[in-house]
Amino acid sequence: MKTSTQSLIAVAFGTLATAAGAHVSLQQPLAESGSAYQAVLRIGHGCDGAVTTAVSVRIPAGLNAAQPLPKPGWTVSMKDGVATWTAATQEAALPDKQRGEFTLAGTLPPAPGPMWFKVLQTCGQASLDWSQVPVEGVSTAGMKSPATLLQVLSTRDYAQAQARPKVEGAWVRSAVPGQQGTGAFMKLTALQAMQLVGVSTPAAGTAEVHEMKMDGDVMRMRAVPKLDLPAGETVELKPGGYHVMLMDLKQPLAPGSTVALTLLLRDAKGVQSKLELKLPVAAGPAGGHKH
Ligand SMILES: [Cu+2]
Repeated sequence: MKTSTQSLIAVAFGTLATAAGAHVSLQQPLAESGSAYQAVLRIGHGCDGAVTTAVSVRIPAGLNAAQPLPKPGWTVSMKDGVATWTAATQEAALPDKQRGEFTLAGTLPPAPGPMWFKVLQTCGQASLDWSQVPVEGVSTAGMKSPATLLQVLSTRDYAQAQARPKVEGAWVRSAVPGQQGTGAFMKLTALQAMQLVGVSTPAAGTAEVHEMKMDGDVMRMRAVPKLDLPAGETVELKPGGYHVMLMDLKQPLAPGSTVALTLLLRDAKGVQSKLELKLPVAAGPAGGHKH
């Protein structure tokens, strides 16, 4: 059970990474099956520098009661399962490097699964057809003009995906016998804004989130009571920056062993949850330690 959820979240984040590199993305690439959903499609630039004059979206199968929402300065139409926004005037057209949002509202199907939004972006005579869909799976890596993916998740998977940040490259610096303290490092990316409000580990008497800062010309560290994890942003805990400080170590930490570490998180509503991790012990960051 746990494994399937973890892999689902990994898939979801893979999509986020792709979406950031693509040119049409969804404001919310994850949604709960059966719920009302507003697909806010974001267009980040024009067609090779040209202003965007129209945007058409094919209504995905399974998106019920789909309705394009009005956009000031643009006319909206629906025909043969395609919603189209057209700039009413040249002034209303979307400049090349300005982000525009086009919203399709509807109700998601009861069954979880991928839902693809195919978008035709028109810039006067030129156009870009964002419609490529993988034959299998949901990875659009390597595609020139991928369609935009919405992951429709079960209620449970959606709640879990929302509640926990993705953790990457986590490790604990090794400690020799007699050493009092060491640090733990990782990259955290939260889907929804949340805060890291505490850490605990059986390996140390005290564990805190620390920050390193220059004080004059001296580097000092201090405990921070909470660390903001903004939605969709990667916050890096690394040597010389934010880190988890482990003090009063209860035993030496040998490279190759693992340390259990629990992150205490608080969401925007104040609800706290725990994320339990097993961190590898190493002398340095992964990839930076080759002999
Ligand atoms: Cu510290």
